[in-house]
Amino acid sequence: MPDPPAKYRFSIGPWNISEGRDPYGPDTRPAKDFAWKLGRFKAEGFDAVMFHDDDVVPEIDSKSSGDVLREARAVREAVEDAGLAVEMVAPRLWFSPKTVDGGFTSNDPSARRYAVDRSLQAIDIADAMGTELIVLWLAREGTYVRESKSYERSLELLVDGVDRMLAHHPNVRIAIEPKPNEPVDVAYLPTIGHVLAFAHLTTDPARVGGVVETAHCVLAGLDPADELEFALTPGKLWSVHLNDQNGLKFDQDKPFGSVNLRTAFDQVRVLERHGYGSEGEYVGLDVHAFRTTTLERGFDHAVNSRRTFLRLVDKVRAFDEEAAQSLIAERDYQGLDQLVIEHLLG
Ligand code: XUL
Ligand code: MN
Repeated sequence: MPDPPAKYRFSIGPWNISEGRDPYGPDTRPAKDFAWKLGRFKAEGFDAVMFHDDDVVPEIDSKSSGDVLREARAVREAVEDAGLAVEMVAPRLWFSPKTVDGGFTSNDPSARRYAVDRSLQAIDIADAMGTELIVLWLAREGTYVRESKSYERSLELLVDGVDRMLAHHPNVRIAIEPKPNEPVDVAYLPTIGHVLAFAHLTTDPARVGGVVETAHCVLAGLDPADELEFALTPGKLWSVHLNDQNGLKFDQDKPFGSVNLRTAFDQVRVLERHGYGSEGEYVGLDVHAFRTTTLERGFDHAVNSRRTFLRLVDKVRAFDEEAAQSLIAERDYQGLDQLVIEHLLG
């Protein structure tokens, strides 16, 4: 197993600095432009930016492919001028009126074509921005009414979509981000186990991997550290979206460690043990400010999540693994439990 990197590198998306809107009320903070966000990302210790395709090129569907790529190159320059890198591009397949019933798995063939075309364009954007990593969060690939679609047919359609993406660029790597629900009732690829099994249905499983998000694991009733390690073991964890989630409710994207510090410790511990980051992977923070947060404090959730991660790296490195091993050998798991608690309490 590789050693952990000497220095972790962090990534964040422009959507993580948001205006506080929720389904029940309007914005609570004024919008900040992309240049402002880039400056803050750099100043606060971030190394790379995660993008949706339309974070790069707003109103993307109304623009020619030549214009899209020109704008993408200009954004790449701005990112590099700010001293940052581009980590990944994710096609936002869930916003268009065309994908109300899903993208790749819609019952409408024109929606399916749109999803594939837009995903291929996202690969071209990624290429223009200097990254090979595409993140696919399959937001609407699932159902509200299970009888409306066949799972078998939907898997075939998803495989076909991903195969076309793989064929589009010889170096593209597709990291699928599982989530069990929201916005759909039941998603087709709810966990990292589903994602990695799915990878083997494609024409080039070596180029299909995963992104694990803490909140999504909690929504699936699973342990985020185990989900991470399931992908780490075969070398399939190509990014992470660390955050936190207070039980089974809407996707909260809370600051990392803010709900369950012990689970956060366990997540950092598996990343450390597997040398995550030593192949250039970023620690992505998919976190959101609370709606109540003011503009002045509208970046703190990102700064705090990064800080908590690094403090937990220190905690993991200082953990008495020898004491843990002897308690394990004695089957004294009560002692082990308290060892962890005492260590976290400091
Ligand atoms: C959705 C989610 C997205 C993806 C990127 O819950 O986490 O932000 O991470 O498309
Ligand atoms: Mn995410």
